[in-house]
Amino acid sequence: MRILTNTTSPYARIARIALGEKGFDLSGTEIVNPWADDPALLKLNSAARVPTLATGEGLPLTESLLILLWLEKKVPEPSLLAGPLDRTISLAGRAMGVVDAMANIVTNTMQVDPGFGEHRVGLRRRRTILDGFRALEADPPAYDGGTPDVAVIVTIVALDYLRLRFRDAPWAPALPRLDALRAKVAERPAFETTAPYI
Ligand SMILES: N[C@@H](CCC(=O)N[C@@H](CS)C(=O)NCC(=O)O)C(=O)O
Repeated sequence: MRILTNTTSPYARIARIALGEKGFDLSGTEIVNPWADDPALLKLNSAARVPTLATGEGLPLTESLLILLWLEKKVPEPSLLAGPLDRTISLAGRAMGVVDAMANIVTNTMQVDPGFGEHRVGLRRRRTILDGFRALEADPPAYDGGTPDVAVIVTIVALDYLRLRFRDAPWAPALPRLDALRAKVAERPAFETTAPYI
C-alpha cells in the first residue's frame, strides 16, 4: 500500500493515525505537496488532495473518513468505534467541523487572500472553531487507554492543528481538559510518528 500525505494536513493525519492504530506500517509514507500538483498524487487522485492511498492493486482511496470506514471493515479489530456509537460519532463530527473550519481558514489565507481570517466567512469559521472546541472542552471524548476511538483521534488531530497553525492567534482558547486527553495518547506510535510540522 502507498500512503501519500504532507506533513501538516489534519485530514491525512486522521487517516494515518487510523492506519497506525490498525497495525499498518507507516514507514513507506510518501510526502507530497498537493498544491504543487505532485504528479504521483495527480495520477491517483484528480482532486490532488491528501490523504490519498493506493491499495496493493493500485486502487486509489481518498477522503479521510472514508478511509477510516474502509479500514474499520477491512480490519475490524481493534475497533475505532468501540465506544457508545451515537456519542462517538456525534463528538467526532463536532471535532471534524472544527478541523474543516481551521483548514478552510488556512487554505484561504495561504492560497487566496491573506486577510481571509478577518473576512465575514473567515470570522464564521472562527466561530465554528471556538464553539466546537468549547463544547469538546466541556465534554471531552472518554479515553481510558488502549486503542482510541474516532472521536478521540479527530479531537487530538484538531487540537494539534490548532497549535500548529493558530498558536499565536489572540483568540486561540485555553483547553486544559483536551491537553490532558492529548497527554494520554501522545506517546502512542500512531500519534507520535504523525505529529504535524511545517
Ligand atoms: N475531505 C477531504 C479533505 C482533504 C483536503 O482538503 N486535504 C488538503 C490538505 S489539508 C489538500 O490536499 N488540499 C489541496 C487542494 O485542495 O488542492 C478529506 O477528508 O480527506
